[in-house]
Amino acid sequence: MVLISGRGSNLQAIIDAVNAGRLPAEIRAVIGNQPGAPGLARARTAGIPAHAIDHRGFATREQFDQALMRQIDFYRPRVVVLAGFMRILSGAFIDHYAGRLLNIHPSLLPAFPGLNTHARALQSGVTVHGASVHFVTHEVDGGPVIVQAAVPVFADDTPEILAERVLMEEHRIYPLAIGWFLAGRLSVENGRVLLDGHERPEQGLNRDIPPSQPPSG
Ligand code: NHR
Ligand code: GAR
Repeated sequence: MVLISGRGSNLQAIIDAVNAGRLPAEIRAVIGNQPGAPGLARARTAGIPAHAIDHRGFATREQFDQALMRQIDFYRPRVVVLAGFMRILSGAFIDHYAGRLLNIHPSLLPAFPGLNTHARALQSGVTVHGASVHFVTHEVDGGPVIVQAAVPVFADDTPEILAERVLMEEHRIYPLAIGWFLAGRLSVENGRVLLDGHERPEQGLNRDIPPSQPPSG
């Protein structure tokens, strides 16, 4: 089950991975909170049931989330994937899908949670940026990180150019992470995600690099 709000390029990457046999999964349905979301058309083109549930038709966040849950549960999915989904989800929703709700966020969390990450990264002067796939918890963009991918930031980057560079990596890591989850290879211990019971090497990126030698003489 994939939830979207807009363009749906991550959805497309997941569809492509399934169709290419790189992701053993079935996308049961796609739900969007924006009726005009291009991602819903992508789903229909791929023969996947697509539903729009417009959040503006509900008096409260909780009522929207209840409607969303009803539609999702109709399909009995094993995992619920947020792919550019732009609505904060309420506690009841998070609890209902605890442990099987994934998000992709366009920054190297815990840096730049929330919105407008690329502009904020440029503003802050970081030289490395990227994307994170994480389990969704009550703390927005604060759940355990499954996998991250980094890209360089160049001096003449605009938010749009940087977003595009990050997006290429998103399309690579999201199908990967979903596959790990569905294969039962992920676990969470002390707030850290393990793959096959081990921390992945890149989570401690520099730990195998010996400290540099002090200058001699
Ligand atoms: N819900 C919970 N409870 N926890 C998370 O970690 C969530 C979540 C819902 C969405 C995606 C997240 C991101 O990857 C996500 C993670 C939207 C907002 C936001 O402020 C923040 C984070 C994320 C998504 N949305 C505004 C709101 O009032 C609306 C903005 C809009 O419609 O354009 O919901 O960044
Ligand atoms: C992606 O970059 C995704 O990481 C980000 O929005 C874009 C959606 O693109 N998600 C968020 O910012 C969540 N708040 P897409 O619709 O083409 O997949």
